Amino acid sequence: MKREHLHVYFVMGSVNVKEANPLEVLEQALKGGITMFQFREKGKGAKKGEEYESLARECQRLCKRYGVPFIVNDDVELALKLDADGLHIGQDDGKVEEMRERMGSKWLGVSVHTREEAEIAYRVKADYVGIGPVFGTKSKENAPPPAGTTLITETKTLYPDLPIVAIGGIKASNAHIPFEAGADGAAVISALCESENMEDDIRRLKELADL
Ligand code: 3NM
Repeated sequence: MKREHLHVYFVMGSVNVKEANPLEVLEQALKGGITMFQFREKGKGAKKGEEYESLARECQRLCKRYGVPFIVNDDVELALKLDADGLHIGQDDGKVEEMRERMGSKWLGVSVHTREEAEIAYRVKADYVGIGPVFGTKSKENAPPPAGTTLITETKTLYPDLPIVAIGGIKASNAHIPFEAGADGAAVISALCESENMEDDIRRLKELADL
């Protein structure tokens, strides 16, 4: 993968779009120029079973049409079944090393919250790490308190060749903070799901990522 794929990394599931149609929201984001998409169907009211899989497939189809990588959150079986471009895991979603093996040459992203976790992700050759929450977030249940950018800077210094995406409360108006700290990209849920002008917000995030 290229670091550019992380620039504007849209993360979404049906729970995040409230009454809206997730596929319409995704297509708008793809038209606006997101650089990667993560299917994260989690939280209260999340789809299950067949509905879950078919939503994932439709999201993947849309991403393919726009040439944007499609990543599955947490679910290695689904990622493999759909031949997704990659898998993103947290620290409790199975052993990082095992997931690396199972995904083979596909991309593996790992959420890390400590230096030790970053070291493990680096050692097992994760393709990128997600670091957050930089700011406060309402999109993740039981999210830890805002952590700022210390770990981003440390990780960048210790492992300069490991791509970093910042997450948690990031929007166009504050994204310069994680970018200046060393992040390659911004992963966002609410910034786009709740955006009043998605095209403009994506453009602004991209400009910051390119600096
Ligand atoms: N992971 P929003 S924060 C999915 O810190 C997720 O690991 C986080 O949503 C972490 O852009 C988060 O709306 C939620 O704040 C990001």
